[in-house]
Amino acid sequence: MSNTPSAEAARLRTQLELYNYEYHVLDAPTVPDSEYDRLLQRLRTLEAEFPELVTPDSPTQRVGSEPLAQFAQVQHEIPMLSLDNAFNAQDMVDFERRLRDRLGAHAPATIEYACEPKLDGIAVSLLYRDGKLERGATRGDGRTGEDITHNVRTIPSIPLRLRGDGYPGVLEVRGEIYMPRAGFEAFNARARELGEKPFVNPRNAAAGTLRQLDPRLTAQRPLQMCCYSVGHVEGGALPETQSAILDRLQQWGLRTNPESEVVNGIEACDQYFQRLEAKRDSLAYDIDGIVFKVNALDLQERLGFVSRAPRWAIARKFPAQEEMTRLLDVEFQVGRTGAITPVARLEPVFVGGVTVSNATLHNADEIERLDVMIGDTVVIRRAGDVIPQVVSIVPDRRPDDARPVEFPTVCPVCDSPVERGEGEAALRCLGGLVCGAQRKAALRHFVSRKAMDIDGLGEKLIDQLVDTDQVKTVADLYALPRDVWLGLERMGEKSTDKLLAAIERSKATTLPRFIYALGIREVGETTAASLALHFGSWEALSSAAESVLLEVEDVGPVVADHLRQFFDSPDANTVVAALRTAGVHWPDVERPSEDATPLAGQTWVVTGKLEALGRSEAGAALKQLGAKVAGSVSAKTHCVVAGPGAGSKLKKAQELDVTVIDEAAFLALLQEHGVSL
Ligand code: 5U1
Repeated sequence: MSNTPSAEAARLRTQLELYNYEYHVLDAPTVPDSEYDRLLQRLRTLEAEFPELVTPDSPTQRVGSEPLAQFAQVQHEIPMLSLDNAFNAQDMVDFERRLRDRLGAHAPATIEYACEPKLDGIAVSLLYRDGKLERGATRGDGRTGEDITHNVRTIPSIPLRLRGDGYPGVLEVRGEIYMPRAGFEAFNARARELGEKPFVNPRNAAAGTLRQLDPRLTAQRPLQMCCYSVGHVEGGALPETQSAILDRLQQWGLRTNPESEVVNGIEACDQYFQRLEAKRDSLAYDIDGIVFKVNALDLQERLGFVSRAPRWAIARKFPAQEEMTRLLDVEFQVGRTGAITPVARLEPVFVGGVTVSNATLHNADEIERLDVMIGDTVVIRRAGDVIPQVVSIVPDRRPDDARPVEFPTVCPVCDSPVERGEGEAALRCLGGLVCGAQRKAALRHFVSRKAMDIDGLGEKLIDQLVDTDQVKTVADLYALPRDVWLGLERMGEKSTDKLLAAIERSKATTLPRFIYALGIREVGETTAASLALHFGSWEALSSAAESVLLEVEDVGPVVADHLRQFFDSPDANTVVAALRTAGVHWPDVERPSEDATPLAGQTWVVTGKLEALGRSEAGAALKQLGAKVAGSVSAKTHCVVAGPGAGSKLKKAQELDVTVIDEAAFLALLQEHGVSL
């Protein structure tokens, strides 16, 4: 091996390109980031010492070019097309019928389709000449775009030179540049911290970033590229199907979508659509539909184009996740801990597949940030099962009679005084158990599945019990005579007996469930499980000093303070005592000995939807066995527990050959190790 500086620089570049490809294109890094950084630093040092060794495609040259004065225009050799849309299964059937009509005798018995998610990003074209990235351009109007080479060079998943060989002399690749959700959230959090204006959504963030004239700013933003087709090609041939082209692009170092699949027939397209729709929220990026392309290029050629879209492709859109509507009023809801939350009452609007007439506005800070007034036209977002959000307002649609949102000066439910604690965003009702809203919310929480799990005690019954003052605290539930239950609306003999049996059953509980059920501020399922595991008994927990509480995983000063306040409260102690007198009991939790932590030193990941356990319960059980629970999969992950709907984490685990088990196997493992749930 030659040891000249030139040979070393070449070796470093090859190594860095490989690591970059593994990390950004395959999602399967083989070395830690520190090793990449070390090699990059060595290359920088060499290039500083021997400037003649710097090449335009060196990994050191991604960042640092000077800002542009303006964007140059680029003519696309082959126009960048758009896609026809489909909005339901019938549109897809019609699409296939049109294909068959046009193909006539050339139509195969079953048409193969290449399917992949439609990313909600910015369409771009990359031009490689002799394998080197020469130009990046936006789609623009399809014929003329803007030269954004300086910016695309900073995106790590875009290779500055292609890998391997066999690529055409001129290869134009097309795809979408987007900002993954996590990067978007992190970027916005930082922008808010710095008092800068956050972006409305990841698409705007990607568009705004690509329109930066200064590539040093672009380099700081987490953009990615996913390629989906080729444009202009010279001096070389490509495979004869869309799917094989994608495989080839990936081999040449370009990122393609790992969800891409080939399916047979339009019914299978529908199944793929349903599958991805169910998975949509667990993907790392926003998608707004699925693109279906006739896989065979010879058929594509026969089908040709209509105006600006190919006949051989279609985008089936998901129901829109953002829509506009009018803010009719703002009302205030009081939660379990007294927090008063403003709720937007909206002119009903169909968004994310359902009709929405309410959306949360969080708190006064959020209202100020949005600069929202009653009467405004607002943008509502509903993604998956997440509570609808007001994303922004449309300033130029503000009516003359718009009025500001006024916060209540007393509790809207019980008229008790309210306060906004120091450093807190939420206004809080100080009524405690006097406040009907807090009582109802506390009861709903207490009976919920992950708490005392009292099946059949729903919101309507709770409302009646509180409104008639028959139940003041959660302990009263265990003392109500049968005829009170029987006297409630919609309660017959049978339903009363069933409910009383459920209440009786709930008395035999576990310490984590009991702690969680009490609804102590900031104490969720995971913290409750950690507390139970750490202290083992209610007595040890409730007598622990704040400094001892702080030793528990997940417990910081705020939570420790809430816990101590709860344990020191005479009212809270009365309720706990009444519950125990009523017969609520649990076994102490044994603190695991070394033998009882068989997963010590291992890192586990839980992904997808688990049926029997909540994800945090699963996490708590793993911790009890000594495992560390991580949020992402890497080569160091020992095992992944995957439920239905598991997406990129499962795929990554499979790529990295990490053991994957389903929920049944996980439950068996817990049982084997004597973990009680
Ligand atoms: N995933 C994907 N998005 N997308 C957008 N494929 C795809 N294909 C497109 C467009 C505009 O156009 C084809 C006609 C190449």
